[in-house]
Amino acid sequence: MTERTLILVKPDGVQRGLTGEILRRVEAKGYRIAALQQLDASTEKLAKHYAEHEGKSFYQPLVDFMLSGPVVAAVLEGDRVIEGFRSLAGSTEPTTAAPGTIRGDLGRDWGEKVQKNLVHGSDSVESAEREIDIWFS
Ligand code: DAT
Ligand code: MG
Repeated sequence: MTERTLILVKPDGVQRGLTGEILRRVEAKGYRIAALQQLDASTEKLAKHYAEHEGKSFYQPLVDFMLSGPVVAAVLEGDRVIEGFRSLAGSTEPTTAAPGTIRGDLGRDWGEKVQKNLVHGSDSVESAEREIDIWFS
């Protein structure tokens, strides 16, 4: 079966009007958008989604940021799409993310406690299945 991943356009991306540009890159790469919705996150969803980061210094700023406006959630399909989307997204810190990537081309540091880096992408098959359940239940 073709691999699936969960991606989010975070509130900074939606607010800056970059949803279309981000999804354009996904489609241009050749991945299929299997599901798509804009919604407001909730503390319940975010507690599950970011459970691995609980207790870290950026956890509460991250949750507050994710609650600051709507997100766009999508399920992408394609062979090796988990790895492929994370390659399109670039590394976590937008300041040093490679040019050519979403975070490298469109993101920057805004001097806040959380890095606002435009997108989330699942990092493993197990995370993808768990996160698809959270955002498309
Ligand atoms: P990624 O989104 O690249 O998988 P992650 O899962 O380690 O990164 O972290 C989740 C988000 O938390 C990340 O997209 C931005 C924020 N973040 C991570 N590390 C951070 C740090 N050291 N300082 C501020 N924000 C951070
Ligand atoms: Mg992560």
